[in-house]
Amino acid sequence: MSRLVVISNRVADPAKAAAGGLAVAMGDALRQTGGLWFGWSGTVTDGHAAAPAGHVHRTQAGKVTLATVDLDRADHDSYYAGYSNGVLWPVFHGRLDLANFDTGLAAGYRRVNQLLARRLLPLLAEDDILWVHDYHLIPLAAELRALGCRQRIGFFLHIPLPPPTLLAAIPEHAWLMRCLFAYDLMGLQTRQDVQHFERYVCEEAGGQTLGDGAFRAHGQRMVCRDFPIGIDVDGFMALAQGGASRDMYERMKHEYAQRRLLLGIDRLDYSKGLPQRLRAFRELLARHPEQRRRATLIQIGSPTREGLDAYADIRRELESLCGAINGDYGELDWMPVRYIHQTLPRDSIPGLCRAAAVGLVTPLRDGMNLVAKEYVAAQDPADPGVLVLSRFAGAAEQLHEALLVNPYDVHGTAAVVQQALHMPLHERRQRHQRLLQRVCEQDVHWWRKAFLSALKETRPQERRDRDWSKEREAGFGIPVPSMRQERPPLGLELPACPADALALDASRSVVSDR
Ligand code: GDG
Repeated sequence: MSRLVVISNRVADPAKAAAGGLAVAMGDALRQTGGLWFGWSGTVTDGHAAAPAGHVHRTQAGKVTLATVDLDRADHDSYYAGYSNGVLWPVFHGRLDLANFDTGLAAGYRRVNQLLARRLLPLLAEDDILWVHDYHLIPLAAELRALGCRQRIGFFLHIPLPPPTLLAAIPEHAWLMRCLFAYDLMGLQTRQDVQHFERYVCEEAGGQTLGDGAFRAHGQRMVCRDFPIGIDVDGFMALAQGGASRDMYERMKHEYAQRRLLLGIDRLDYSKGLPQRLRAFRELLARHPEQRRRATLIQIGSPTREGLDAYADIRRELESLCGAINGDYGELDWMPVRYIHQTLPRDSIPGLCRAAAVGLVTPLRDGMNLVAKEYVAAQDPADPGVLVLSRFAGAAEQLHEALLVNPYDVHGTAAVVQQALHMPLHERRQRHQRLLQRVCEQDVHWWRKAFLSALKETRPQERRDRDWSKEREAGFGIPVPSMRQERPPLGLELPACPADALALDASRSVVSDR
């Protein structure tokens, strides 16, 4: 059986119980075959570290080898905060206004991907299967191929893939999308994401669809399909039976015995639609006075990417909104909003979800949103709460029986929350039963198996037979000219970059459908 090699920005010890869905899914797969999990160590070296940047640390966790690489400050800043979270994350979530298109950042992003490729290559065996995760690592396969890597490589994008008009706002879009063709299989969260990819390939990249999810462009064939990620339902339900979860449930039920609890659990990210959610809640209290002293919103906003301005801004905006709502509607013995800027222990989350009459999952844009699925899995089937879900979350493609809302429409969302609070028991049960069925059928284990069996079915023979040195000479993966000025990654030279390859990329960086 082939060994699985998982590559992601961060690496988690699969044996640790606190790990989230991705860690569970990957840990599961890696434990079966034995495997390698490779990525950034989480350490930024400052020149005085014990190991130099680029050093590979290896630890063994049962049958799984964890191999991680430290990054130096400049590389980390441009790769992680700069390009991944300052350009790709906002653009892929439709927030062009928040993207920083400083040209130097793309070079750092590429440099780190090259470094990771160089460090990974010597660790690979001939029949390994590689699974690369998320937007931090789009060019990794291209860099690996340029070094001679012939193994099957799959890529899963956890965030949405935007339509071509938005993608084309990224100055390096042609390079990024071309890099994707070095993968054998790309998995996206939704059918809509796949449609966006198809349009990009046909309208921007001069490529074509070959049927059955296959695409051809830049002389390469690859497969792109939707694989909606799920949660570890069994693990989550086991957590729900645990002491911490039960305690949380009892405490909340007692504390809010006379009230109706609404719940939001999100990373404090601008994509999650938190200010709009707060405004919808204020609208509910304004329009429906019977909800005052009754409906209480608990909003968990767990800290994330705090060094970035956009994240400091969203925090300030949220704090000010919560203060205003509590000031306007609160009473001595009732606060309408309880906002907590902390990360809750994972084992208390199912109990909190179960105690809430309404789960508010209203992102402005989201790849999938696992909280929606966790909320469903946590409910008491005999007396379930109601899921209010944004139509712009990937989960909306599967969870039809949730009450779908447009989170930008504050009045409309408030009306739907009111509907949720008044939904009769038989309707709540009916909706929940169908939702739970879907969450269980397409759980994280289903997702992992579906992706890996599709990857094994790809036909990489032509890729294996291909002379990649020619690709390299032709500038495979060579980005826009401005990136040539950057220093090479840690003792490595950038491959030569012929002028015609650059001309090709420049000619493609045109928005054709607007
Ligand atoms: C990306 C994509 C896609 C949240 N607060 C706390 C906490 N959480 C947990 C939730 C859930 C996870 O974090 C969040 O998952 P989401 O899917 O909602 O969102 P992202 O973090 O943005 O994830 C997303 C996902 O990747 C998977 O592909 O669905 O679209 O953006 O599990 O429960 N966990 C703890 N304390 C908290 O305060 N312990």
